[in-house]
Amino acid sequence: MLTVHHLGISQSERIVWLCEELGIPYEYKRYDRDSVTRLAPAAYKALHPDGTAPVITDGNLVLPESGAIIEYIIAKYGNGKLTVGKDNPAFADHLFWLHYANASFMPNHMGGMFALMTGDKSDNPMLAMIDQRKANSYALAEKYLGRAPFFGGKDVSGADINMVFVLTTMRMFVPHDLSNSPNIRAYLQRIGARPAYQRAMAKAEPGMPPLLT
Ligand SMILES: N[C@@H](CCC(=O)N[C@@H](CS)C(=O)NCC(=O)O)C(=O)O
Repeated sequence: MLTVHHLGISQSERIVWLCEELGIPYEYKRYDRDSVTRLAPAAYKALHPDGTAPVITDGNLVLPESGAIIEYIIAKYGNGKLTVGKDNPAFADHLFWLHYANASFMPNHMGGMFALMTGDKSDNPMLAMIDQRKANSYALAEKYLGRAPFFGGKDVSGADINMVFVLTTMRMFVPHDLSNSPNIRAYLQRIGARPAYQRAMAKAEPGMPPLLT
């Protein structure tokens, strides 16, 4: 049985959304963060040596890492849904955004996030550099969404599953003003209107409305 291990307020919300979007059977287990460290609790860290969320288990398999999990579930249980085939004109875009989400866009938030968490107000140029990279990432997303409704072209795909967390829950921790990003704002409204996304977020984070504006 496929089990999604969800750590509260974390990237594993993606995997809950993915399963709801595919409409597949799965077991759902939620873990609260350690109240002092705000990190994953011991029970979560015991799932896999990497110790971070998301993690899925499927029979004997224990798999961490958002992108790997998204590709695994779509390939194994997706029945052709949420994929963008090699003959689709958006094939390369889909691959780009699916990987860019965690390989570049998320890391471009980390300087700001750690500075906020540690209270570091330093004017270290590295923080300015990473902030500029984050601004470039938002600009890239805004431009792409001006020519396609979703990150994999005309339909929702695995690329959206990986990207939406960065534009919503991550933005609660590292704020970014979207007033000059009409395409991203319209995109988030499209995502927020999806019943599967609504079900997933109500399940993963009850009482925490997603940041869609
Ligand atoms: N690239 C990894 C990032 C995993 C990650 O950093 N997850 C955070 C939650 S958003 C985590 O587990 N934090 C708790 C901890 O490190 O104990 C993925 O997407 O799977």
